[in-house]
Amino acid sequence: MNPLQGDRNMLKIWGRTNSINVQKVLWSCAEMNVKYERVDAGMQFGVNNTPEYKAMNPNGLVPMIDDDGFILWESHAIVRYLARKHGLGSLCPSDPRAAADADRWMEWYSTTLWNHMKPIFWNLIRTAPEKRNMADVEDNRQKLAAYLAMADAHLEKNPYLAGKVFTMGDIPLAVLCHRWFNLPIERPAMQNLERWFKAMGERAAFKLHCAAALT
Ligand SMILES: N[C@@H](CCC(=O)N[C@@H](CS)C(=O)NCC(=O)O)C(=O)O
Repeated sequence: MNPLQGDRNMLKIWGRTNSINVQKVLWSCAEMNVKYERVDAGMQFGVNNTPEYKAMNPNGLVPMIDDDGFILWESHAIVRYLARKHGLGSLCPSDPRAAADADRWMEWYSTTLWNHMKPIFWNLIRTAPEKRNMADVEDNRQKLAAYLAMADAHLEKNPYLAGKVFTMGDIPLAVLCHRWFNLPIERPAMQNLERWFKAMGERAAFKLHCAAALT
């Protein structure tokens, strides 16, 4: 047996707790009361660059899970898998159209929003002040603000991204908004996004895993 895999009956999650992608998975588990064992991995913890880890996840990134021998990486695939398994009818809507609606917002994060948040976050949090590219921060801040205005308009008519109830579709945008609302950047007022993000911040599972200071 691969020594990194441990107890096969308990869901195992690899990933450091300050990773935005790991936070999506930890939040999902807490919403569904799914128990797991977590292994610190990534950045200062290493692990993700070892041959044993890369044999399971050749990307060498976190998060990754082992669910009784089923290895899965990519945070949204993991959230969807766990939500279908433990939260069908709640975190993952059982109606195909409602599920696709939630999926759409998750995809939008990956294909569009994160491309603009990543340079802002990396410059302001992970780069020494003298090495920051503030022109890049400003360019991406403006682009991200324009996209977030789309979410704001949608949330004017919908309490949550996929309609009337909280779903997995809310999770990626909420962890991104934790960065948007806490980074030292200019933010145009978006009252619907702010109302929705406040509601996210009141969820116990968000408070537990996603509300820490940015590092
Ligand atoms: N698309 C992947 C991205 C994963 C990713 O970029 N993970 C980052 C942390 S947020 C990582 O592993 N970075 C290397 C490290 O932490 O050492 C996902 O959603 O899971």
